[in-house]
Amino acid sequence: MSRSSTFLSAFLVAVLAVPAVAAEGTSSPYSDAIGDIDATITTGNGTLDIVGMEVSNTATDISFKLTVNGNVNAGTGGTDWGKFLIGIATQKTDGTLLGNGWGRPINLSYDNDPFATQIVGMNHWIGAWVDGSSAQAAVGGAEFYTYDNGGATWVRNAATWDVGTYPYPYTVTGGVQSTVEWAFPLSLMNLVPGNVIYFDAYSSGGGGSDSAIDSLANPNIAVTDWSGPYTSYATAAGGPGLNAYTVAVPEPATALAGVAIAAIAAATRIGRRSVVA
Ligand SMILES: [Ca+2]
Ligand SMILES: [Ca+2]
Repeated sequence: MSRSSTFLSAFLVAVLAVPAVAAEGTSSPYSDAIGDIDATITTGNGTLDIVGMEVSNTATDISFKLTVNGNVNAGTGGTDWGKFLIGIATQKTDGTLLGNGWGRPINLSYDNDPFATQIVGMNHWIGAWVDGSSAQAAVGGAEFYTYDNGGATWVRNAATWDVGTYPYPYTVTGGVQSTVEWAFPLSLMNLVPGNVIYFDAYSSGGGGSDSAIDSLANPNIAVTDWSGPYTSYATAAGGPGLNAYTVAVPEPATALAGVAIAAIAAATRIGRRSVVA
């Protein structure tokens, strides 16, 4: 074998050793494989197939924007029975390693210290649908839950069908690929810039016992039947995947204003010179 062909072989081995898609991520945007739903489970015309998610924050709010590979707008021939879910471990309070706000067979395991007596699991849950409408959503609806570790129960903090509790934006946009967007105050989860949250997003079906048919953090098939179960867990700990997001420090508004004022002043000086000339 020549030197060049040896090099080529080594190159190909190196390339082929890299997974085609590494869904687990630590910064936005987070991408998922397309087509990673078991062949025995319907994809809901692609609507259950997660494409990716963008997470961002301002000084006061955190936003999640999920993209799925199908049209969720039944009015334009789409499929709207899918459910879209987010499990979060903020590390602020002890969550649970088993279950979620909707009682689905979906778990999120984040243990921040394997030698600690306390185990930190999922402590927030967002459940959403894209059919019908709600008092606070033109399309679909959403609910936000917090785990009460003292009572070992999930508490629903807010729901789009309850005007009194849900003033937060929830937007469903159908298309060849559709987006589902949520935004919540950082204070709802006691988050401040610099905090790290662990999370995963899921698609699921209309049945109350339906599992995570697709997981954002896992580029492989999540479950082989509707009932699962499924557990999000970091690949470093031997799991199928778990994402992390660090709450960003927003650009100071005063600094941006200063830059704008300086730019205007510079432009004004240039203008004066041109007039004098
Ligand atoms: Ca997918
Ligand atoms: Ca996936």
